[in-house]
Amino acid sequence: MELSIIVPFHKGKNYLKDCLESISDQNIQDFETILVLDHVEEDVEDLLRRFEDQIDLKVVSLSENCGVAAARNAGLDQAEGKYLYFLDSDDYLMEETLYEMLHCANKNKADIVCGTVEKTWYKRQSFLEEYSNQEGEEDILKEPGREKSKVFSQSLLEEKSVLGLLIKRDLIKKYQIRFPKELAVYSDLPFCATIMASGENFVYHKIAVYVKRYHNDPIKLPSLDQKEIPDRHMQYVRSFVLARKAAGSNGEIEQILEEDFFHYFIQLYQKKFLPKQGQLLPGSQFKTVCNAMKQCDRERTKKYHWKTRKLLDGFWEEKEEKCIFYGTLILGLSKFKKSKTKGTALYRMIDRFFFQKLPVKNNWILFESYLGKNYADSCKYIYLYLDEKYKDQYKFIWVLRDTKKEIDGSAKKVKYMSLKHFYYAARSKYWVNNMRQPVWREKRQGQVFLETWHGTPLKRLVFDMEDVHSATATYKSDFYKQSRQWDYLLSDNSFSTKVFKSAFLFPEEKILQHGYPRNDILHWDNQEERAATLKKKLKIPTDKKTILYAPTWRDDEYYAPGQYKFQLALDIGMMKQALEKDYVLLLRTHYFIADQLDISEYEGFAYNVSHYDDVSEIYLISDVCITDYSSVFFDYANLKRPMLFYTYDLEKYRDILRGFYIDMEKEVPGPLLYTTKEVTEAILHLDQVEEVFRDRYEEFYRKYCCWDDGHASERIVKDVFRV
Ligand code: C2G
Repeated sequence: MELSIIVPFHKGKNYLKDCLESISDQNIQDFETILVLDHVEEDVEDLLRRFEDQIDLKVVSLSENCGVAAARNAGLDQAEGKYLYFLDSDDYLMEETLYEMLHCANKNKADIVCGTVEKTWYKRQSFLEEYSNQEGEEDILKEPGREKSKVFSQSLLEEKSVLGLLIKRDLIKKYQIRFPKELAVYSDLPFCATIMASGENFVYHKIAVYVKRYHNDPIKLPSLDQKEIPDRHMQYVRSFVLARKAAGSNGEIEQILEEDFFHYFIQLYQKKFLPKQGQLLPGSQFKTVCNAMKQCDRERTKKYHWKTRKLLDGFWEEKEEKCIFYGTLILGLSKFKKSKTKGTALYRMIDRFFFQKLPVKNNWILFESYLGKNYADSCKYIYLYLDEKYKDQYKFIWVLRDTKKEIDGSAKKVKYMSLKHFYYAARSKYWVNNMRQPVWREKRQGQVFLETWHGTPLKRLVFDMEDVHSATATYKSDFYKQSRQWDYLLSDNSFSTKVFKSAFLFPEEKILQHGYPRNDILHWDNQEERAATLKKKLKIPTDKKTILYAPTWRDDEYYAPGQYKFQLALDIGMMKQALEKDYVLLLRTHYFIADQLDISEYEGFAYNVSHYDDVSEIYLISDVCITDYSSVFFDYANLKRPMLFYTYDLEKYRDILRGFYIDMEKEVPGPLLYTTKEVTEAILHLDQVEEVFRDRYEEFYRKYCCWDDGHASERIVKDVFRV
């Protein structure tokens, strides 16, 4: 047997599936896979059965949760291969990884071959697609090299991990090497230090890729790095002491380990601001770190900047306050340096040390919608209600990117992310927001957050998503942190309530089930008057009917977080030709879209209404609405006007990018259309469309719109502001 792969598994069946598939797709066969089930509570039998005939699988079951070190040891006890390879059950391999590793090992008579570790947030299928499109082939095809120091630094410093290494089993047998099972984390370090010190022949082989998958859900499925481990730092110290001992007289390994040790604690003390008299490590723990530090060669600290050296001196002198002082100084200076270019960092400091100390004003309410981009959505209608009824009792503040923007009522306008914004955010008792607040913003005691959210969900959200394809990979953990600060969350229907409970892990008792304030306007009886005023304002002809096209954004098409691309997939020329006699077309891009529409050639037929803040008002002037996967359709249905769904990329959007909560093909109140021709035809025969979808529309309305009656703002204001 050429090779044994050892795969410890505790939790995460979907991850394991990808891992086993990648093993079964290897282009060599002479190897065994030892899967160690470390007290597994999920039912994985069906999954394992699927692979029974495809791979040589040995399953070892541990009845107690022993941890990764013990599980790997159990695998080592069973291994029969000439070489060993560790693969974690949440990671996977490329098709040629094992062939490359083995071929290289045999050719070079290597004790250890070290491959590349690629990191990704994505499951295998998405990763492979992305990887195959990558450039830089020449570099990747680099010949294997006897680069001992590269192997040392990758396994002991960069990765601190055994992953990506092919190890000769004789080495393990000869020295009886095992993972220290008393360590829940960092058990790889002593293991790696031991094999590095014992081996002689090291080869670095870049083309053999191990794919390490980050966990995007640190709440429901945290990786070891993300888990809360109370004595994590002490475990690192123990791991370091063991590794250093294992290094013996090998100076190169010793140096790497000691520098890593310095780095670990330098980082720890400059990660966040601590109170002046505070403590980061309880007394005995700090002493343990000092003792380990004193075993290191102090000469090595000379290469650091003086402030960092002073921080490290704190350990030699056993003075934690010194570590804290210099850690804070380094952090503060680096933030200040950044603030010269970013501004907000400086404001954050002023906020932290000054504004946050001023008392909270009980009658101040801060409104923000779409990150300050629009004066719109439910925040606007809650504000209008409050301004009409309780103007004398409250001070209203609107956060806007453009403070020249005209808004109704008595509110004070402040610029988004200006010093004033920080000031009012720190002092206002109430925040009314339709999106998430910045992840770094802490809610003060006594403040109340009303999260209105911005739509009934069709697309899967947060914890109901498997992979996250949008620009921010830390979406799930950020979301969790942010949503824990919300005191109220609005829901437009019982379906949304159910989704918010699972997708946001949000408690039902904090969900206000009153309908959406933004839809109040769709039930007021002055609609015609409002529509006429708006048409006049936007210079839209009144003698023709209007078609609104309001698509959503695509998660994978972006320039940067919050700045998405948009390519118009409707052939406006074709629509113009067929429809201009009776219709005009209103185009509205999503608020995330950074691209500007150029529709100058279709003047008189197509109008860009993307810059008008409030889409609810635009619904009033639209006789028919074309959308796609946008929550627009849940709101527009309040008007009971015809709707068409231009779902030209349905499969990709539904199956790869997001996944849906409802079956569009069965539930939405209009036809799914795939070409401009189909869209045009449907508009020419709207009567027929309405006829076909009449019952479905009724059912849809009952399910999603029945709480909206024109009085949602009133009910919410009563609950939140208790007036
Ligand atoms: N919107 C708009 N114009 C568009 C698309 C959307 O004004 N072309 C507004 C609508 O009010 C819509 C809201 O932005 O309800 C949210 O947009 P979605 O397309 O639904 O997408 P997203 O911002 O991802 O929110 O639970 C809801 C989801 O989170 C969706």
